Amino acid sequence: MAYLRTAGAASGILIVLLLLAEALVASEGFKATHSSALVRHRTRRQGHGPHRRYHPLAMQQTATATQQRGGVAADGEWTVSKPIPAPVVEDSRIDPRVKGGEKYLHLPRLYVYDHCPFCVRARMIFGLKNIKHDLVYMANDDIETPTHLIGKKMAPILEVRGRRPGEGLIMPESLDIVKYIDESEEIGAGLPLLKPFSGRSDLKEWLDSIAEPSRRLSRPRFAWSANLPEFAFDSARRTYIARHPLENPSSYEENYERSAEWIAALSEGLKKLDGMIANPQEGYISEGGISYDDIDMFPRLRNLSIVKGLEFPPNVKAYIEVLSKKTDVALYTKMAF
Ligand SMILES: N[C@@H](CCC(=O)N[C@@H](CS)C(=O)NCC(=O)O)C(=O)O
Repeated sequence: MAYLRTAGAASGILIVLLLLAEALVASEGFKATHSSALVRHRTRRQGHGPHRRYHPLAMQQTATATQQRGGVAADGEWTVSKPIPAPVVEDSRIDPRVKGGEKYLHLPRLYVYDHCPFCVRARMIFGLKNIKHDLVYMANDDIETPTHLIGKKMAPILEVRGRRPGEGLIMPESLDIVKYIDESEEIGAGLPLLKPFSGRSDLKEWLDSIAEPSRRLSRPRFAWSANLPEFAFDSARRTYIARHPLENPSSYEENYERSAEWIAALSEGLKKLDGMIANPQEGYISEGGISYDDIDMFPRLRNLSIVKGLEFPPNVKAYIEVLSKKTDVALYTKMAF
């Protein structure tokens, strides 16, 4: 009898614990849906539908693939199991569900790697125009997610989900994304902001001149950083190292150990750049205001901020700090090593 009573009490406690756990999971799910920086962890899916090709302004997907990703079904109804409540807009950023975008149920979503300069280009325009969005960090060895979206492993990818087929859009290519977001009336963030590329050859030549020391310094640091979400898994770090070989010396360890040499070369280059910035205090590099030149330059310099001991001369420092604030893309300075 005593044994039976104990068993009864134990199962009662178990049921209460299970109910509590379920409630916790439900509330966590709610929070994740509303987070503006959604870090998506890798999941292993059991097979998936045929790969979709990039098709601007059209959601080309099978119902199966859609259901797996919680998107729009062929009949235009959302396949998520629970209704999604209205968002809480905590800052002044524009929420396309509220302003001029009733047909969009979700925030625009940007799939990125944190260290990827092309992804930073795309992030910059969202920051500059104060457009609220979901940021999805893919693991560096996640082939399925980008392949599902655009047919290959590549970042960044923009996804704007519509209520019905034909209303959404999936777009690769950083400069296309920047242009679309800068000019889009549907996302609704005012007039275009960016001036065109200036065509300055000195900027291009400068970027070419620092490419090698930049690679040697930044790659080992990205791959070994504990803080970059795309490298949270060992397999992701190994994938990156395998796909980004260095030569003479080839090992990431040796390149890291010889940092002082590459820092010396890079510092010379940065001194030259210091005299090439039109307005460091306002954060633009070519006369006339912020332009595609800045969309190209800032991500490269931001990546160098992960190198401890690399001093940025005053104009370059002011330029990256101002642009970091304006674009809401943090520098790596505080986690440099
Ligand atoms: N032209 C593309 C280039 C994008 C690109 O090369 N992205 C890199 C990451 S920085 C990538 O996804 N590479 C494939 C890979 O990492 O496997 C763009 O501007 O968006």
